[in-house]
Amino acid sequence: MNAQATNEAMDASSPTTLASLRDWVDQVAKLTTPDAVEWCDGSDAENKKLIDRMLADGTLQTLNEETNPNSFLHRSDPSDVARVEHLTFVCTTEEDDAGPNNHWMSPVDGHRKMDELFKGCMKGRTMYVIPYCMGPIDSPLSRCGVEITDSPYVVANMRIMTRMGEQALKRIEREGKFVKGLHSIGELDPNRRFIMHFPEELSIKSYGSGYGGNALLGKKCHALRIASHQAKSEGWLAEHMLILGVENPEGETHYIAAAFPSACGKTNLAMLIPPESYREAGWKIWTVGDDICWMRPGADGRLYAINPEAGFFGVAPGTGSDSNPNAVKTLSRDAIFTNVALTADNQPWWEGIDGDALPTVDWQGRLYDPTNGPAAHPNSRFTVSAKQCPSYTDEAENPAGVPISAIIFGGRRPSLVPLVFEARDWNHGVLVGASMGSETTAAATGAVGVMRRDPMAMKPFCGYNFADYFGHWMSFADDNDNLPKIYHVNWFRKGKDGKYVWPGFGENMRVLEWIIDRVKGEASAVETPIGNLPSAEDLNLDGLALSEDAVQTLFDFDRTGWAEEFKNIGSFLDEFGDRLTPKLRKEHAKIVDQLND
Ligand code: SAT
Ligand code: MN
Repeated sequence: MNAQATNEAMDASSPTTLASLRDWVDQVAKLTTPDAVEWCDGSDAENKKLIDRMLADGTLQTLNEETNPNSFLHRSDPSDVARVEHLTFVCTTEEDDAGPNNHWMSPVDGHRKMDELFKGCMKGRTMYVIPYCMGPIDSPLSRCGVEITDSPYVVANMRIMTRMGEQALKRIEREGKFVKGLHSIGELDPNRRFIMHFPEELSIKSYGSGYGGNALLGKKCHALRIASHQAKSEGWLAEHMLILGVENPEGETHYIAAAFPSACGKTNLAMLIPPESYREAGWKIWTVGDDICWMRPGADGRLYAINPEAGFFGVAPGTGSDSNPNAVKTLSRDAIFTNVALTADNQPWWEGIDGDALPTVDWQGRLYDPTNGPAAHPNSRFTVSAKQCPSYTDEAENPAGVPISAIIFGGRRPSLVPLVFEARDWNHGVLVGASMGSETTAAATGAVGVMRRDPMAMKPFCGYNFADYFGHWMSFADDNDNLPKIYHVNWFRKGKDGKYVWPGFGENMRVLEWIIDRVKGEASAVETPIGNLPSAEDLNLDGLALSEDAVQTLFDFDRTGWAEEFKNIGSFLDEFGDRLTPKLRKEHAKIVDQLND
């Protein structure tokens, strides 16, 4: 089909009245020269057609229909299994606006580089146009986008992860404003792979990867990198946080937002099932979201949050009835699995899954051989609708969002950092978030287990200079004393034997209870320079059988160790130079003084 014919065919099929959208789709089709253009309406019939297409060309495989109804396996290219931070750029006019926390390219160079890659790249392929809404379709906190992609796998995932199709298109036409995301899997060549963000234009260009956050542009690219930039100018926050509700025996629900780096247990915490004694007493956890949180102050000053996503893109390994029974139920049907292994009877398999079945085929489709490493890729994933989660609450669909009572920061810290502590006030809490550290995981390519600073778990996702971001966070306290309390937790503390000291998972409920009681002014804590720490008596540890050593490790405050840590935090803050808000420096200096007293 020549370019003229493509354009005519497309104009005839374009379902939108919005000229700016039609023109952009038109331009992209001219650049990428697909054989066909399909606008996605999000219908079941459309999804079925795409699934059949992918089954026919091997992009998807069916799984055991009895054990996993309507579920599929996708194997990505073995070089394309995680986010690629070194190939991810923020293209702002001024380099300093992207900050030392981002790779930067000028918008002109960024567009030139990407447009060269996109030229003719969809020849022989279908170009899909996906209108989507991040957040409940009728929420003023939600924002819309359109992703253009040549990957039907991306369409099928976006259908689960966002409110996609007709309704979203209507909202986009009403608002006239949307984030433009252009994606092609290209040749899946790591040397021709870039994820570029143009926050000033609300646009994204991603080439050469079909995986997760690199390709499902509504997720990290839009809902965090572009949205964080947008949120800064509009007075709200776009954060890498789960949202959960804690319902107490009196029937009151407190909502908590919690930031942890990728693959540090956000999904598990969001779907927590309290220990039996708590369940019997009437405690319940409700899931609102497991990865991203958009929040803004309401008229009463409280922060109101929505989960912009509609599904979970969760890490499969380690998911079992011991760690996350709700996830096990959630993904028992209608799920897409990426890079998991298979059993002899075609069930999905990963390390930590329930049952005795063994893998026979690994994530690359080879006969399983333990000398090749794990059977499932450590970053293998499931994509599944949030509506299938037994603990998902209707409040997640509330257009007004849910009021947040507490914010938690946490990372993987094998030493020094106690189980939980509380920031004295909002500004101290911002420092706690800004100085977060964690060991790296398989969610991004690169070494695993290396400690790095990951402020607010946003190191890979903040679409602008962290110095400005910390300033933006602090600005919320300027005229508002109704903000959530801020906490830091560490589920990953190790003992002398190198084993985790805290049992984690459902037992984390005990920490949530202390947090809620603190919010209500009903629990005690000890003041230390780093914040308010519970003593072991302040937490319900009944039935845990922790050794004395373990208790000490979890609740002790190590002054010498923290003095060293604060030196490191100081050097980290120095990286942001004069642009850093003096208020953050002041918080740091105050604590350094107290530590040296
Ligand atoms: O690949 S994603 O960015 O979507 C998942 C994650 O790393 O959190
Ligand atoms: Mn994440």
